Amino acid sequence: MAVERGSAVIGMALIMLSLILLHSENTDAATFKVGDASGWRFGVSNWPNGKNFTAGDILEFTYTQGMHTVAVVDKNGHDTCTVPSGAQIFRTGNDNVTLVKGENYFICSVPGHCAMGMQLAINAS
Ligand SMILES: [Cu+2]
Repeated sequence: MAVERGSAVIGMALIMLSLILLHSENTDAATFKVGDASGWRFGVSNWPNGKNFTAGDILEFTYTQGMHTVAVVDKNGHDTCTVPSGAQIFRTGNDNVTLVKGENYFICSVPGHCAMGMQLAINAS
């Protein structure tokens, strides 16, 4: 009887351990500070080069509030530096955006800033 109870406890412990492992696998997302120490700034567009991104990873955009924005755009918006109507625009100065699978495009919506390199195209696997 004591042995059975013991194995039941071990069984429960194993189930809980697997749940914890599964959970940690799901939340294994990396956080990237866009532009590294310099943050979201002019000329940041080549910052993604050489990095590997996965869906669920978080991009942290840091900048002085009021100076810049982070607009979530499509490929055309990125390539032509235009913000599609209805686009989501973050403005807090410390915006966390979760990458979706495939292409992710961001620009600063302040006129002229995208053309000065405040644009990102990131492919998340
Ligand atoms: Cu800007």
